Amino acid sequence: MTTASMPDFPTGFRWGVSTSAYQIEGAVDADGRGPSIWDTFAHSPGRIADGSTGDVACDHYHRYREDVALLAGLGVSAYRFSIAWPRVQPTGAGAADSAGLDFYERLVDELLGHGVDPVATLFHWDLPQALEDAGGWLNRDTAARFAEYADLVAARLGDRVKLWITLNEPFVHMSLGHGMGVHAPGRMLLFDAFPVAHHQLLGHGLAVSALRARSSSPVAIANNYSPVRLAGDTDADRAAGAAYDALHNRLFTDPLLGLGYPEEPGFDPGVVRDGDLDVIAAPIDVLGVNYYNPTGIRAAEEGSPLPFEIVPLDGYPRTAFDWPVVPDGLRDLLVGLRDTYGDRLPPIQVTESGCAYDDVPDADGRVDDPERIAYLDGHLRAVREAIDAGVDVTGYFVWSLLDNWEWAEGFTKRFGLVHVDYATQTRTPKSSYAWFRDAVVRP
Ligand code: IFM
Repeated sequence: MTTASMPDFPTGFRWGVSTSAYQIEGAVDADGRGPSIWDTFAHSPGRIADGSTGDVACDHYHRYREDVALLAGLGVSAYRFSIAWPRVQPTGAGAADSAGLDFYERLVDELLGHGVDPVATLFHWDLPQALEDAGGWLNRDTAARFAEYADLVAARLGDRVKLWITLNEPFVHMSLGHGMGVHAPGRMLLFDAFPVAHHQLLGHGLAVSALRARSSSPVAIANNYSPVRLAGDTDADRAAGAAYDALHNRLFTDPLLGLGYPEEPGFDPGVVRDGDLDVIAAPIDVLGVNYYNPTGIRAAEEGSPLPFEIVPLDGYPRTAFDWPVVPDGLRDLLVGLRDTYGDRLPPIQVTESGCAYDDVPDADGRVDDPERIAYLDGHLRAVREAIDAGVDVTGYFVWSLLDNWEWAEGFTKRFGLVHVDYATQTRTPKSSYAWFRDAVVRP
């Protein structure tokens, strides 16, 4: 744990925490909610490490007032949550389910009542199952459905949500959900998953227009980035690094910022129609950056189906996910985005940054998590260095407010500033919660 005081951040810098619907809400049958692909996936044997589901999760749907009180106690100015599409449209089409939207209206009003800006993500991977049955994001029509859903949400909440985020980590949804089958919907298409990239981006672009028609609030997308660290210095290693960078870091950002798809061989989504790239490049106000760690890359073996090989990065502390802790990677990423995209780049907000550790209450019920404090301290200093280097970063959200249901890892990975005892739903702020409030946010 560090002892040096945290540097100041620019006036008006947005401090927040992030969550997502399926990871915390539970109440999967409440008020007419339809099934999502994650309900189906989690209930399929062998998919989730501990056999759990998000049926109850943190029961946030019923305990949101307690959770907003925790946010208020933290002093943050913003809360990034996601809206569950199957609560708004149980089958992904048609009129809005009023009771589903009522929940988000109660949440938004509770946040505003505590002086916390609502930051709403429209899609954090919980596609209505009915849309998946019609092809999901492999089907171009899902992009149009997404824009209709965005319109319904904005019609109800457009006057109160302070920042819209269309998609969360479309790269992860494409690669883990459709390329490798370890997330919902569990498709293993490898490079044939590229239409999922294009249709998500098209849905994003169409949703930007829908949101702008109903709301004057800024619009963003939250991309996941992982800077490449080469594990070799041959030409083949460098080519492999460029290929991975194009896939993970540029496939979604280049077209969003008006550059079209990367030209690396094999990266053509193959389903692009005239005019699509203009829709996708609709101006956004903020680029959301989710960062956890860099990726070690070297040239692939002969005959490998991939043009690169991912290798562990040695010499760094590791989280409970076995992810290396590399704060400099965040600074390099932010500076690299500015250097790559120049004037095309809107202001950045770090929409997710955080770490999992095996946090356990002590005999007195306290949860001390010095590793998380050190992690956040290092990453915040990295953001400050990027700002000093001239990058326009205007916000930082910790992932996550609460320990929650971590997708294929179930309840085995704890990311929260607040510990959750899933048996009793008791919330216990960890030492990182007090540190973030006192050393960083300083409300
Ligand atoms: O929990 C996830 C979140 O849903 C998306 N970004 C990464 C987090 C940690 O894995």
